[in-house]
Amino acid sequence: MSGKMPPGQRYISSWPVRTAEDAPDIDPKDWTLEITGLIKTPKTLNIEEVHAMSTVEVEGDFHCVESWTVPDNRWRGVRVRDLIGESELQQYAKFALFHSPGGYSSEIDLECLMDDETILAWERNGEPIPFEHGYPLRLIVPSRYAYKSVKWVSKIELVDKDIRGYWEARGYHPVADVWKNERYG
Ligand SMILES: Nc1nc2c(c(=O)[nH]1)N[C@H]1C(S)=C(S)[C@@H](COP(=O)(O)O)O[C@H]1N2
Ligand SMILES: [Mo]
Repeated sequence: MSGKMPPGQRYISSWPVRTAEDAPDIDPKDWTLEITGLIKTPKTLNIEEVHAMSTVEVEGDFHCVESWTVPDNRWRGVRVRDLIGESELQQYAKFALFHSPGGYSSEIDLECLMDDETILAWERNGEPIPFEHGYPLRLIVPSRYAYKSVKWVSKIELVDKDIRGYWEARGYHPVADVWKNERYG
């Protein structure tokens, strides 16, 4: 546990599954990640290429906007900044949308995208993340409510304005900073 809790949250001992769409019917071995939109060299990586990149560990509580918090998470994955490359961003890129194959999406601003702690993860506490929790690639953004942490990321799209993701379009806050209690937008 981090020792500090954002307003309105409480710890739980389980790790619930929250999935709004159909889970993807793709073998994780055949996974690809497309990086597209306002970047200089759009590209598609296969999962081995992503999993072979140099990784970092990010520790943090996992805060769902429904007020439950999963403590004690040590995530391992690749920094989104390293994956995209800051110099690849085009001038008008202001937000990134993360998509799953089933149609779930969520957006973050560029500053958050380039943050040290914004990673695409595939391990938690030394174990592969279970499929229902987003293996082989899930976003982790510890300072934002968990609806930003898109599971099964298959596409990152750089865009010039805030295009609302799945929950953001349904009334949740587009920034979702847990320390500012940004739940509804
Ligand atoms: N693809 C996808 N990612 C998603 C969601 C979803 O419905 N689909 N739900 C979000 C929400 S609201 C939460 S609380 C967390 C839950 O992650 P978990 O199922 O691993 O606990 O995933 C987020 N990422
Ligand atoms: Mo959530």
